[in-house]
Amino acid sequence: MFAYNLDHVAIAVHDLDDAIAGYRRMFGAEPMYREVVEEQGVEEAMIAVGGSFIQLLQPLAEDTPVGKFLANRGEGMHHIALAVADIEGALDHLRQEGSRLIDDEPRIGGRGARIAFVHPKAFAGTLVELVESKS
Ligand code: CMX
Ligand code: CO
Repeated sequence: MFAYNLDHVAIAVHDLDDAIAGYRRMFGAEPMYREVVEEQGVEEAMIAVGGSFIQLLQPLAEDTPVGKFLANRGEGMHHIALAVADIEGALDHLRQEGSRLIDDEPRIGGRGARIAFVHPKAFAGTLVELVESKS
C-alpha cells in the first residue's frame, strides 16, 4: 500500500569528527552532506551506502533527544528512517493503526526533507523516522 525505502540508519556518536574519521579509515567512505539541524538538536553527517545513507548524529546539547540517548545508553544505533512519497498518508495510516506517534505533523529535517518520528514503543523498541524528501 505504501512504498517504503530505507532512507538511512542513524548512529548516535559523541564526536562527529572522530566518527567520520573512523568511517574513512575503515570503509574509505566520505560524507555527502554535513549539516546542523537546530530543530532536532543535532549535527548530522550523511554517508552514502548504495541507495541509502548511514546518518552519524552528534547532539548539540545534553538536553536533546540524542544527548539524552548518549547519556542513558552510550553510542549506538539510534533510529531507522523509511522514505515515503506521502508522509501525511503514512501518518494517517499509523494513526488509524493506533500507533504512538511522536510527531503528529511533519517537520523539517536535514536537506529540507519533511520528517516525522514514530515512538520506539510502537514497534519493537525501535525509533522509526518517516522521511519525505524534497523533490
Ligand atoms: N531508540 C529506542 N528507544 C529509545 C530511544 C531510541 N532512539 N530513545 C529513547 N528510548 C527509550 C528509552 O530507552 C526509554 O525506554 P524505557 O522507558 O524502557 O526506559 C524511553 O524511550 C524513554 O526514554 P527517555 O530517555 O525518557 O527519553 P524521552 O522520553 O525524553 O524521549 C523519544 C524519547 C524517543 C520520545 C525522543 O528521543 C524523541 O522525541 N525522539 C525523536 C526526535 C529525535 O530523536 N531527533 C534526533 C534525530 C534527528 C534526525 O534524524 O534528523
Ligand atoms: Co534520521
